[in-house]
Parts: sequence; structure tokens; C-alpha cells
Amino acid sequence: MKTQVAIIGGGPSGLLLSQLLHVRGIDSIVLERKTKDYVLGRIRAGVLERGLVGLMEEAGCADRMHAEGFPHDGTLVSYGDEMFRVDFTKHAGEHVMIYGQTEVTRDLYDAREKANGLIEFNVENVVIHDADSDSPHLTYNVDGDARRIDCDFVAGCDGFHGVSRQTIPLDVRKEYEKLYPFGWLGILSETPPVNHELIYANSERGFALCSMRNDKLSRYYIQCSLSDSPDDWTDEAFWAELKRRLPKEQADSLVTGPSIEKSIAPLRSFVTEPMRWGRLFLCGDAAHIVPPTGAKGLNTAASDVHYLYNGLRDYYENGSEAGIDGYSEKALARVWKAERFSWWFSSLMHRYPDQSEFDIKMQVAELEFLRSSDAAQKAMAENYVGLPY
Ligand code: RFL
Ligand code: PHB
Repeated sequence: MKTQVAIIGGGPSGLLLSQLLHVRGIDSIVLERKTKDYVLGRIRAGVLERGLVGLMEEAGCADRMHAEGFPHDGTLVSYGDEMFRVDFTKHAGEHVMIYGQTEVTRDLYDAREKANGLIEFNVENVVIHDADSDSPHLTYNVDGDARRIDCDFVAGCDGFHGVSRQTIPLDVRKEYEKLYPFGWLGILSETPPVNHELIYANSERGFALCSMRNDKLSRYYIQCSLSDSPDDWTDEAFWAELKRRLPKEQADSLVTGPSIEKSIAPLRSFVTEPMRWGRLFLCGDAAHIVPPTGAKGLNTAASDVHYLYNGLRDYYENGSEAGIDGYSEKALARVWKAERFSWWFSSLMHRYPDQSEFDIKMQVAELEFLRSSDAAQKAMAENYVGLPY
């Protein structure tokens, strides 16, 4: 087979890129290791920046998001029984959109199918060949069948555990990583959210987050030990622990119910440089990971897609290589700012095993500064709604 852009990974980055290219008449094929149901079964992001909403609009996939999503103008931050609000509209002139990654992905799959876009599922052994030449190709297997795609460019949208990043030689690639000594235990439950906006809670028992997907579906997280397994946590134990970490008023009004999903995610900050090697371009989690505090993962994947899509457009429409040549530098400049924000917000909100009493005083002082300073709230709001592309 032959295509202009071969895309490895049928997660949100790969599908969004494929659909945006399609709108501009640029042909692509998406290769996905899992099934569509598996990809849609992963419960992940819930907060979308304006930039991602704009890309979904440009891709022609935003109707359901605008009908069913919930714009949020601010968020709540609590510590102990204290709570304050950071107003995004007032401080940054923008809101964020509450709409699950699952729904974004579903809308993109629907659009690709409607356009007869080719997505190969259950692919195995994807290998990228000659990425540093002008004519790269991919080989892979489906049901034991050996296949090949010749292409102009390869987009590595295959997440943290994919093959694309590993294809860049070690003497070219530099990786930066920070691991956090805790994880997030998350549950989804068919209960009304405790509050109409998100609550990020710093408590002496550890971090908690109250989020949602819609007015009947809640998403809650608590900081947990890395050695915990979801099976260690009954629903009752989860709800009891969450209540202990919220201000009393919120704990008292929390509606509990059976969980319909329960999982643990480790927290990691990770960046690989460069994000381009020859005709291979890394996008999204394939190139970087942020801890979820601040909801930057999917949104940073989207900004990569924006830069790559525009670079490829420039190449095919104007014959210019300037956009693709500048891709890695431009994408990384924004990636590092999202890394900083996620690291800062994680450091502010969690309990660390080796934290001293002094460290805890510093967290409280910073939370009180954030509560009382317009300048500090503006800095947080600007980052939370998303820095400009
Ligand atoms: P994905 O979603 O991992 O998709 C990559 C796809 O590539 C496939 N794949 C391969 N296909 C073919 N061949 C191979 N060799 C392959 N190897 C892998 C995989 O099966 C998969 O389908 O990466 P992508 O598209 O870059 O998207 C990134 C986002 O998924 C991620 O950044 C966010 O989910 C992070 N995240 C959040 N981001 C936000 O912006 N806002 C949030 O509120 C937010 N909350 C979260 C999150 C991530 C979480 N977890 C579990 C990590 C909450 C959680 C709990
Ligand atoms: C979510 O709803 O899953 C979510 C929201 C905000 C975050 C992380 C995750 O910072």
C-alpha cells in the first residue's frame, strides 16, 4: 500500500492528525495495535483546552462536543477545610471544556469511518524503515499476514510504549524523566458530581480530585501508594478515603455509588528530544508524559498535532519544508511549559513520603499565596486554560 502520511497509533493524536489531514485532502493510513473497543474502553482525560476544541472544530468533529460538553469557567482548590476558586474567564479570558477523551476518540473514529479512512486494527510488529531517507516505509503483520506501507512521512502517535520513539537512534535521542513516589487511584461512578466545577484537594492524607464526565457521571481520584492494586480498594474504602480528603461541606454532600471503572495510574514527567528524526515525527505521549494534575496530557498531544498538521499542510500545499523543519523545536517549546505547570501543580497538591514539616509549611504558604494573589491566580489560570499555540 501507499499513502502520504503513515500514522502509527489510533489514539486521539493519530486519529486527530488523520482527520485534519483528510479535511485538507492529504491521505493517511492509521495502524492501531488494539481493537477499537479496547481504545474506547480506556478512561483517561476529561478536560479540553480551547486549542483542542478548535482543532476538533477544524476537523469537522465538534458538534457533539458543543452539544454535550460542559464549559467550565474556573476550578476549586482546597487544603484542609479551606477552599477557594480560580476564575479562568476573569484571569485568562477563556474556559475549558469538560468532555471525555473517550468521546473525543469516538467522534474521531466516526468521522474517519464516514470518510472511508483506512484504519488497520490488531496490527503487530510494526517496524519503521528508512525514516532518515526520503522514502520511508513501514512493515507490520495483521492476522499473521505480512504487509507494507510506502509513504512520504511517518507520524509516531503510538503512546509511551510504542515503537516510534525507540526507532530514533540512542545517539540522537535524549530523554528526561522524573518519577513521582505515588499513583492516582481513579474511579468512574454513575453519580451526580459533588460540585459543578472540579475540586483539586490537598489534604494531610494526600491529594484528591473530584472531576466528572457529565451531570450523571463522576470521575474521582485519590493519591495512592505505587504498591497498591485497584483490587485492594473496595468502593466503600475509596469513598471513605475520598471524604476524609475533602472539606467537610463537600464530604457531607458527596453522593456515592458503585464504581463502574477503577484503575491506578503512576505519575511521571517525561520528555524526549528531538521530536523529529528524518521523516519520522513523534506526537503526544510517544514523545512526552505529564503527571495528570492540571490535565495537560491530551492537550499537549493536541498542540503537537497542530504543529505537525500545519507543517505537513505547508509541505503539500506550498512545497515548503519550513513547518516540518521547525516542528520539533516549536512543539518542544510548548511541551516544556506544560511539563513545568504539571510538575508545579503536582508538587503543590500531593503528600510526598519524604516531605518534612518545613516542606508542608511551604505548600500551605504557597496555597495561601495562590488564594490571595490575583497575579498567582492569573498565572495558574493562563496555564490551566492552555498557553497559546
Ligand atoms: P495514546 O492515547 O496512548 O494512544 C496511542 C495509541 O497507539 C497504540 N499503539 C500502537 N499502535 C500500533 N503499533 C504499535 N507498536 C503501538 N503501540 C501503541 C496504542 O494502542 C494507542 O491506541 O496516546 P496519544 O494519542 O498521544 O494520546 C495521549 C493521551 O491519551 C494522554 O496524554 C492523556 O490521556 C493524559 N491524561 C489527561 N490528559 C489531559 O489532557 N487531560 C486530562 O484530564 C487527562 N487525564 C490522562 C488523564 C491520563 C490518565 N492515564 C491513565 C494515563 C487521566 C489519566 C488517569
Ligand atoms: C479527569 O476528569 O479525568 C481529570 C480531570 C482533571 C485532571 C486530571 C484528570 O487534572
